[in-house]
Amino acid sequence: MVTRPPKHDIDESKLTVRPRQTHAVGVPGVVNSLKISLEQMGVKRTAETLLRVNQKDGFDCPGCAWPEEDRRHMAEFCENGAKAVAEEATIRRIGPEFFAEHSIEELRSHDDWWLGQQGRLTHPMILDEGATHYRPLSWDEALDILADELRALDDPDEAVFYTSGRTSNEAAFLYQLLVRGYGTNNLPDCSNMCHESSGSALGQTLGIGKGTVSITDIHDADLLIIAGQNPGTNHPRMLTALEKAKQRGATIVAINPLPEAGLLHFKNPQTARGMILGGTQLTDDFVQIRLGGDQALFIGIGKHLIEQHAIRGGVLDTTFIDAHTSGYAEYAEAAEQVSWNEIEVATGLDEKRIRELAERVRASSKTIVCWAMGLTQHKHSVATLRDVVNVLLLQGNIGRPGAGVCPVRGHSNVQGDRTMGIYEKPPTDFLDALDEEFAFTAPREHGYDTVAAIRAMDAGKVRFFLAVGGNFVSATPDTAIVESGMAKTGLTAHVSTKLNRSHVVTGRRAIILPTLGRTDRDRRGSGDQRVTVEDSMGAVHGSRGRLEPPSSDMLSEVAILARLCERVFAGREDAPRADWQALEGDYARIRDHISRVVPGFERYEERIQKGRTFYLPNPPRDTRQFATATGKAMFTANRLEYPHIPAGRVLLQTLRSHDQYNTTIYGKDDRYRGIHDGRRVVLTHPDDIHEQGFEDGDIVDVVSEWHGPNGLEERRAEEFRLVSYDTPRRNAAAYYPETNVLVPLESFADDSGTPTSKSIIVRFARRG
Ligand SMILES: Nc1nc2c(c(=O)[nH]1)N[C@H]1C(S)=C(S)[C@@H](COP(=O)(O)OP(=O)(O)OC[C@H]3O[C@@H](n4cnc5c(=O)[nH]c(N)nc54)[C@H](O)[C@@H]3O)O[C@H]1N2
Ligand SMILES: Nc1nc2c(c(=O)[nH]1)N[C@H]1C(S)=C(S)[C@@H](COP(=O)(O)OP(=O)(O)OC[C@H]3O[C@@H](n4cnc5c(=O)[nH]c(N)nc54)[C@H](O)[C@@H]3O)O[C@H]1N2
Ligand SMILES: [Mo]
Repeated sequence: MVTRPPKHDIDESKLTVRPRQTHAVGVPGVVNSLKISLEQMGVKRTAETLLRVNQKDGFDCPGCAWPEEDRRHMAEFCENGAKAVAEEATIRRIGPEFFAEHSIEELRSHDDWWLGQQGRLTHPMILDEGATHYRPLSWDEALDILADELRALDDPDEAVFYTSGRTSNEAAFLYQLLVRGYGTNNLPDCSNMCHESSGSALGQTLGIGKGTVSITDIHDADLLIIAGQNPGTNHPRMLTALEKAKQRGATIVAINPLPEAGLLHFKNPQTARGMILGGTQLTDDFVQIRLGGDQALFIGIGKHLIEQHAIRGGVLDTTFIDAHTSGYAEYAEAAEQVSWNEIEVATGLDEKRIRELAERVRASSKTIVCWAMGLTQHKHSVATLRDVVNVLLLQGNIGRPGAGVCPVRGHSNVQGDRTMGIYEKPPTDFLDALDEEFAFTAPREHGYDTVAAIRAMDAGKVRFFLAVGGNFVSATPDTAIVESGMAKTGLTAHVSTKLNRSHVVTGRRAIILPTLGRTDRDRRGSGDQRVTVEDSMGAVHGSRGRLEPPSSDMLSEVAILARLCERVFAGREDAPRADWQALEGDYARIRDHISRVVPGFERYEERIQKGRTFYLPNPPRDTRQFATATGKAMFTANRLEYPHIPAGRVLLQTLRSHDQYNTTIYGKDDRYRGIHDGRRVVLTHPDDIHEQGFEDGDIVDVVSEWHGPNGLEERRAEEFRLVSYDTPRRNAAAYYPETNVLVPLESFADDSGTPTSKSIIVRFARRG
């Protein structure tokens, strides 16, 4: 049963709303993923592929960055991992005939679901200036055009190089070398819109922009706090780890405005208990917080712990605080200043409720806080995360087994890309090592992050845009500005597996370079190649695809980038020196370079052989050493912030449905939340629907309100259905990317620049 790609876009009139579910996975999860796999891959390929996900010496799942439990066992079943694999391993293809048939204008009229469903890209294509259709061209022609264009710019800073987090370590390393050898640090990436706030807060306070726990710490924790994360959909394999922790006696607390199914109850398809018996109740305590109230909540917890320590003693880890931290007194003073009244307003929870939760923290001797986008995509996200760190420091929960911070990353190699230097603000020691290895001088001036890149495009300062993966146009905020910024760019080019909106909303000229994905066999000079990736917990391992690539004329990301380096650097005395053809022919040679540039990768090749995994050094976790401004883990005194919502307005968060991977839409259902056959819904408290003069089921425009330099700015997303939902008053939720039109470019987090995708003031407007 292999179905054909859809002929029409999503028809929202078919949308139905059913009761939301309280259990994650179980039989419906298995059925749903099998249905999608069979549709995209057929029976044989489904069997071949799904058995190889995350197996020893198999391929790394292109889904999320959650680590493997134990790579020697059979692939852990994960509904959304299976969907991610099916999306890539599909047997649908789009080659030159497809582009001859569909004009650029027609393609632009389709949604991201339709575009992605058409199949894998197989051939390099170009859209000439003024042309109505993409036409095929050879690899040499395509790469020559890119190199010529780059060499023709007046200033390297007129070029922007975007990365999405699926790129392997090897490709990412070559990519940043290309960009720095060319002369700029303009390396915005998806991380700027994702965990940048985590990196900023953890870098400042702990001296490393990464988490401090391993998978065994999760199993061993006493208390797991999961804040601003929906693992049932976005990190389903995390549920297995939570179940294990639970069986060992851990307490799990979920902090979320929405009662997310996966957080509450899990039916593990791997066990009889999960499939036949009732499954495991994961969450002991669901704390239904208001959007953006987390900083207040953690300050409240901190206040309670400090107070209890004064009353009964023994609550704080004073030995740890004295030996390993700075700034305790200032923090304690600042926390004391914050009134319970304000904490109650910000969180929507009463003092008693918060103290109950704080008592769980007090009673635990090993606490981990896990979080994702609910904590990182607010204006005050960095301060919020610094206050999370404060609470953990109080009890010495950093650098102790079963305890620590756990930012749960999104893309499967987003953390590795950063380790490899995909960063607009590279540290000098990294650049020094790079200079030495390749005998050149990398630029020191910081480059554009995502928001800055969009501003520069909008100002007409960008003449060249290259993306390795991702969907810049749909993933970024303020769609109208991004689309006009793209149009002002001379040449936009994408290294991609699947068609998306960024290929059809383009610069004056555009190029598509089709590439291999994780599941594809990658044959190069020295034989079948593996690439490597780093998971959310700093463990590095190999990944090797086995499927025949969609066409024989495709290149890997590594090969494309090596050939670009060769062309761009040809004849330039000041360019990085390396044997580009040799690197393309044998990725072990790239790893050899990496092993000398990036600390922690010594003996790289040996340590990834035969499916082995190694952990990168993590000084806070390993030895309680903190490379911060004070040389210690830093308590910080942060001013309390939270969103202020004007009367008659609601605060909108934009999130993922169960059937999507960011801008890739797998299907039209959000099963756990009860939404079927459509996506244009706003989940809203019934009283807010009525207060704004509407009824459940009404179709409205959603209008965002932003106070910019020129006064009130309005942005409009048309035709959304109001759906009554269990959410705090004045808090609403709708899916991204459809709602990105509402997110003002100038609304981003302090310190990290992350767009405030979880915090947009909106009202509902009658359709005129
Ligand atoms: N299947 C699938 N897997 C994915 C992805 C995908 O799209 N599909 N995307 C990947 C990527 S790149 C990422 S970054 C991750 C994203 O993983 P998540 O962060 O889980 O993704 P979101 O859907 O944005 O969900 C945000 C959650 O935070 C809650 N939340 C929102 N605002 C607040 C707040 O102010 N406070 C609190 N406490 N909670 C809040 C929301 O109700 C929701 O449960 O998943 C990765 N994995
Ligand atoms: N409003 C709002 N906006 C958001 C968010 C939100 O919660 N709300 N979340 C933000 C977050 S957390 C993130 S991470 C970004 C995501 O931003 P991006 O990473 O830019 O977007 P994706 O949708 O993950 O990119 C999908 C595309 O990547 C390509 N691709 C897939 N696999 C491969 C591969 O192996 N190689 C190559 N070269 N290409 C590949 C395919 O062409 C596919 O169409 O969006 C952000 N935007
Ligand atoms: Mo992300």
